[in-house]
Amino acid sequence: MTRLTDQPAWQALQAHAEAMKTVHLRELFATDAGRGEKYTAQGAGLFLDYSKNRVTDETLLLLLQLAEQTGVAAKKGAMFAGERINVTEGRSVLHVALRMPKGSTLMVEGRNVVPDVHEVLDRMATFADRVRAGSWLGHTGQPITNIVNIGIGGSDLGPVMAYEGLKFYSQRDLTVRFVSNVDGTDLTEKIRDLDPARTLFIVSSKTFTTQETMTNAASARAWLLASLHDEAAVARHFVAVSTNAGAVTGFGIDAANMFGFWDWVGGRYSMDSAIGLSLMIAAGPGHFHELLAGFHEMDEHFRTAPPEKNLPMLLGLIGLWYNNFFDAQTVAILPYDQYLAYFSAYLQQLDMESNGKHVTLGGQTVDYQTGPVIWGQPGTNGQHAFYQLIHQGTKLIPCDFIGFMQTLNPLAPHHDLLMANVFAQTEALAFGKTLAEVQQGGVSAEQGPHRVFEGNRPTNTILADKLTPRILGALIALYEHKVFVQGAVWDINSFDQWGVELGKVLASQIVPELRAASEPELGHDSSTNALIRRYRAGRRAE
Ligand code: G6Q
Repeated sequence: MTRLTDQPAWQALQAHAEAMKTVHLRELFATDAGRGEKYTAQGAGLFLDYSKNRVTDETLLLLLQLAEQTGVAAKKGAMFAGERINVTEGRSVLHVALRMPKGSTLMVEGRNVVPDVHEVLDRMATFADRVRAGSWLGHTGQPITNIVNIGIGGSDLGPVMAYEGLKFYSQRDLTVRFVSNVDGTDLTEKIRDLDPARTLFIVSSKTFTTQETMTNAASARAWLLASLHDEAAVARHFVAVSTNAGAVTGFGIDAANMFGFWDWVGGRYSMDSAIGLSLMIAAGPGHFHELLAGFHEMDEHFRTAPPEKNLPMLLGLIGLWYNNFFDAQTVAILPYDQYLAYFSAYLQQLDMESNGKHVTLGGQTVDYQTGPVIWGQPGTNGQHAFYQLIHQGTKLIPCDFIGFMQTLNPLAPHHDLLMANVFAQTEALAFGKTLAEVQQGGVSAEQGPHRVFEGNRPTNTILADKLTPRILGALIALYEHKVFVQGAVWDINSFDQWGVELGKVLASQIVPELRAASEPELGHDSSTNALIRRYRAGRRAE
């Protein structure tokens, strides 16, 4: 197989990038009056303006050729067909099956998985409706009013992001919290004001072995029993989301209160499976189904839209352009909507865990950059913090701005002010301010250079009418597939996470050394040995 860097389109892009490095967005806009209308695309209720990128028709053509030469379409087909594209774990990658409508078919090794998906969704809905209606009673006969999801990584970030994202639609008399960190402070602070008799814990863990989640679940159980004094209470106050039925029942959770999913759902791609149970309870089954419909609409767009109009393809390839040909190390995700406060953190895992890889599918070390660092915060807060570096620093940071035409909380004049900032920022980043323009404003020669904005900072602007469950689903799927496109070009496995597994193993080796009654024999390096001894000497007995 041809190495990526030997592909004709890659080589052509390298030469083209040299030429493009001296081209300013000012020129691109000046020479094409229609640019702002031309470089746009839409799908699944999302509108993308990618005109403020350092790209021309030639750039796009070459990027699309690169996608063709690296077989992105065939790889996409293999994913949608349920092939075992997660080669290091021997698994299919079928989060797209989680949002297929009832009645559709997706055969995986002779079995249609869609009815299985809907069987679980239906059970979740029945359960969620009971909790929401107050008819799921706790052990003492009181209705549940507090939901605490215990999970970490993929079993936490998706639900917490989407719960915040759809808070507007949630049942406000329910208190919903998310515990993830093994730091006892997390659980302690999240439950300190809750009444155990009215609290339901959802233990979300694909494996049901993750140290953090199991420790938090055990402590939550002890907290419940300290108040209700009856083991039988566990079955009324704990439900599980997992693929590991044995471990769930071992914990004392009734098998009837376990919501399953499948090994073909990766952790970071699982929020639309039963892992989303906390969200479904909060926002209601109807809104959850709308969210799934939005995901599916974007899946269909990704599957069928021509590459040059395909949103995930465009976002993926343009991102790759800066990552691989302009040495951009990071990407900022900047949603201008307070409800999307956790969106960047969610995408951080999705992207960095998926594409933070250094070997190809065939096991060769790559000789090109793979996944970027993803970060960001909702606007406008970031503008008063880190945007300075994006505007005038020495690093190229491509940004995605996300905004909505209508606000869910009309409070004049807030929304116009918010959106004015989106447009102003992307304009300033693209066009900057020259020394001549600065001096026209009467700034002294000495002060001038400090006020110059080079511009030529690339941005995408993504707009939708309103933050609905459907739009949120489309937005998440957009980024899932963007990550897919990049991983496909880079020829890496976007669906394993050996780095995460390493952490799980290492910590469990040190735990007994910290907890041993007598001084243990330590076989680490001298730094780790000394740190462990210092900790043992200095810790407060629990
Ligand atoms: C995601 C990762 C990882 C995982 C957590 C939790 O893709 O695999 O973030 O979700 O480690 O794992 P469990 O759900 O098995 O507890």
